Amino acid sequence: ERKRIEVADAKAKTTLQQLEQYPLFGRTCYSLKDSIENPKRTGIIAEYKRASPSKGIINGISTVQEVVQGYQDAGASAISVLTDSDFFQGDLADLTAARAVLHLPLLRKEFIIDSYQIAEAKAYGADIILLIAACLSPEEIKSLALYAKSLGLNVLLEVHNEEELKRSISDNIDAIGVNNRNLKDFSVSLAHSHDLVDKIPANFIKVSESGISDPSTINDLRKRGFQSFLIGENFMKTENPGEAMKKFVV
Ligand code: IGP
Repeated sequence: ERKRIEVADAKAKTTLQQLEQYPLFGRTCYSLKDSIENPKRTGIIAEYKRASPSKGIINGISTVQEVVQGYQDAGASAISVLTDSDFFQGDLADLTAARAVLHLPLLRKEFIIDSYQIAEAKAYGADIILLIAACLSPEEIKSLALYAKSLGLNVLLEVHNEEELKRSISDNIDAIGVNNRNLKDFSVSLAHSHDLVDKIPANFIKVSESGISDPSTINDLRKRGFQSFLIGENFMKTENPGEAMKKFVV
């Protein structure tokens, strides 16, 4: 029995050397900045999210490919796919499925704490990784961002308040996202975006994340200085998320 478990364990963990051999590992990533600055697109980073810790199941029927294709057709600038299984019922396979139908930058939405997860992101087809300031020390952010850039990935740093922003800014970050949702109690307030926008240095793409539920909010956030808007639940809670996004942007 012990032998059987050892064999299963050895199989379970793909080595870094193996990840580096995956076909997608060698691809050239799309630039997040170029896509967001493309005037033909909306600035929206549209998210595929089956479930969340605060809402439970959001959408148990729409497949990842039909949803991300719909988002792409509706003018998304980038696509976000949750890969966390415990809280969001996501999967790395969702990333590769999305990649196959997209010609847009793709974000691996995950709680990244280790460079191995960044190699996985590349190997499964991501263009962008997320580093959450609340989960990482400034030193970890520096070294993870450096490793991601060495693989040609774009780096999105997520902050929730000024203290996190100040301590976490470093080289090798492309975009800074202000999460309007408090990860501890799930409360949402756009005031986080309003308060932080002017404190983000001009060389970063500014993204407002979470709780965006109507088009007028996007217009307002744009006037305040955001170039990008990460939206999941408001689209995913409908039967056809791509159609919901189309109605949202006209
Ligand atoms: C999307 P919403 O409220 O539109 O579904 O939010 C996205 O911002 C949210 O899923 C998110 C997230 C995260 C999820 C932002 N940061 C970090 C998991 C981990």
